Amino acid sequence: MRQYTVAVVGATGAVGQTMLNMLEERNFPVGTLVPLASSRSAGRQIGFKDQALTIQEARPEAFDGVDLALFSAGTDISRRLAPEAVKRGAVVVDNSNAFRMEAEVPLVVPEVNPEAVRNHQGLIANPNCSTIQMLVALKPLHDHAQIKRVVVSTYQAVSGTGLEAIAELHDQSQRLLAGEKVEPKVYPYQIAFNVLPHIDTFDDTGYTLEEWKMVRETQKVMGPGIAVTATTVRVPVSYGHSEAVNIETKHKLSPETAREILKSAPGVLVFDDPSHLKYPLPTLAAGRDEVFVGRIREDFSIANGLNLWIVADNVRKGAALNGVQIAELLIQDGLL
Ligand code: NAP
Ligand code: 12T
Repeated sequence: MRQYTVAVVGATGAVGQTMLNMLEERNFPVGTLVPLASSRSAGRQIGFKDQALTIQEARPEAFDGVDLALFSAGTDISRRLAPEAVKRGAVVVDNSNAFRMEAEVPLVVPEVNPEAVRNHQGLIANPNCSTIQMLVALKPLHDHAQIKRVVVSTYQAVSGTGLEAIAELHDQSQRLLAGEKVEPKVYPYQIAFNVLPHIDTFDDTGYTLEEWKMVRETQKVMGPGIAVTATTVRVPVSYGHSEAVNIETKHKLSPETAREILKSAPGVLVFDDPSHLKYPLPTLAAGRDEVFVGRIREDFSIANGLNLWIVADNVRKGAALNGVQIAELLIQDGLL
């Protein structure tokens, strides 16, 4: 089997480290791994399989000879370097918000719209973490009953923001329990023992960019006919985003039918038995690949409504795993 030269941009970060784990765990055909990060990390060693590799600074020349570049170092780095990587012949799978809504860039969740990779022009985008897990669960229901409208509220883990935010939550928790004062750094307010209705930046509509990502990305991946409204919220959880999702469908969809459909849906694990206190939790989903779905119940306030509770590991399925699955799809389709 052919082996590929794979660059991971942001290899020292929360997503990048997990990308290395995913490539290793899934036996991705890596011939040479090129770990890239900022100049701060250049020269440091990083482990991959049984090797210790030297991190290089992410610069245009670092992509010479690279077949596949997995980017997760933020929107600015992607804007600057992804075109350089493509120019040098690499196929880029980008985890940032830089290119998701560009018409010529496929936005792909392998369980949902794998066919979209076929039209790629060197760059494929990974949707936002909150969108990915919601769509893995909603696509099979949409295929069956046609979703007209989605109302979603998220409960997002701090790992979505990166390693510094995880450290901030843990540090603040310890200090507050010890009776000390805390100074927020990563978030505008204390995140420990708190809930912030604010993810990414606000715009003049009063919504946040994270909320708009859920609206626009859902419509790009599943079709423009779906109305979506979102409230995205940060909670003091390390790993695992949770979502309370309400859907209105064109055709009647009972909770029993929804459960049956989701039981055979790729990437979904139905975990729904309230009588035995079985419902999805971030502590259950963390470290797992599946999207957990539970609390499936009728919305009695409208004719065709359903409520669901959807939880997944935001760093795995929400970012690193989805990116590696896109790369696997490229190989499978002879596009890499
Ligand atoms: P993180 O833990 O803060 O890691 C940031 C990474 O970016 C580190 O490897 C860092 O390298 C690198 N970096 C920073 N500045 C750089 C520069 N000037 N040149 C090259 N590399 C640089 O953050 P994370 O959680 O891994 O997230 C990284 C990015 O992934 C996010 O900004 C976002 O775009 C994307 N992301 C997407 C999703 C999604 O929804 N699909 C979810 C999470 C994250 P150093 O260690 O050298 O500083
Ligand atoms: N601000 O990839 O803070 O657009 O949780 C993902 C996660 C942006 C993104 C977060 C963010 C993205 C977060």
